[in-house]
Amino acid sequence: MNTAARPRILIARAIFPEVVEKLSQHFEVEANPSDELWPRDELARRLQGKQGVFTTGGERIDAALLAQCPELKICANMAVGYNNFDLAAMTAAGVLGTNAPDVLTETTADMGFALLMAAARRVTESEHFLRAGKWDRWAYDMLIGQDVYGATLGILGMGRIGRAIARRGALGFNMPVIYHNRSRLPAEAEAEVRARYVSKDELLRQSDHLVLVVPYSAESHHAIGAAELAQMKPTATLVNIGRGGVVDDAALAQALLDKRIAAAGLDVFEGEPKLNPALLKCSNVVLTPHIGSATVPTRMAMAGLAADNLIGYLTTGKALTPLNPEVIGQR
Ligand code: 8YV
Repeated sequence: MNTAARPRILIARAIFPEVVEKLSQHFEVEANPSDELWPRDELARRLQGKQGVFTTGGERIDAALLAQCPELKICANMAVGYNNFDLAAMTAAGVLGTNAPDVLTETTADMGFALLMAAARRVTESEHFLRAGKWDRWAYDMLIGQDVYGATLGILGMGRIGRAIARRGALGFNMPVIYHNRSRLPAEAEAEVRARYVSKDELLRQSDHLVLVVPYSAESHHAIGAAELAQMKPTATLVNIGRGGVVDDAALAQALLDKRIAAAGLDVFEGEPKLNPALLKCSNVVLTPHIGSATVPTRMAMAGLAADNLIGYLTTGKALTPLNPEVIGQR
């Protein structure tokens, strides 16, 4: 094969060597095996002469960057969320964006449930207590928590992951499920996951456990703040596996310290990987570093899908999961 004619791509972060190898069969690849975090100008410099970029959710793709990279045709995100893309700017520049939906749905729902159970049953708090040598007797109220089985499960954001959580709650834990979403699901979809549509206020007031699975946008910014937390039951747990910024983390830390709600489980944070130091002071919060999709098969599938989007688009003009399909065929 004439290698000079092959498209050139950049892989912005370290990924599975097998995936780099697969991409190398189709493209001239510049990879990042040492996983450097390139500043924006460095990313733009490395994108010169590249037709595609493999992104992982942390690289901001906006008008200013695109203006510097006229040859770029596709940004393939190894993430279902794509708030790192300014999709309107990409569409205006004729650049395709793709994400990685479906392949992480069940894995991320599992993580939501893990956090829910760990928060409600005070699992990490119990372990810290034990490791600190504080367990010297039984006590009727030692690390006493809240029930999960049969409790009311609330879900804010009823997309694919929300529905997978609803199924776990309804079928596995006999939980009445209530949800709120921008748009109500069709009746059959509600019946399938045994979920009842309620207003946001009702969701806040009635949920024993509230799981947030909303993407971040101007509209969802601080969807849960002090006023919303004040409406929740004092025994409630709050789980965020959606995106940082959907919750006002400062308000949540205060509510946890004041025991306004019983507990929280958080996998995503405002300004991550930094997090609000007040959260670290709360014993009643389970904290994980954005690992919702972090299983070997799922991360492999996400990387494989991003790679297939690059290969499909740059070799045949077709992508599997396009976000702005209107640009296809424009260039
Ligand atoms: C990613 C995620 O691991 O897919 C998403 O939207 O939040 C996670 O699965 C993260 O975005 C980094 O790619």
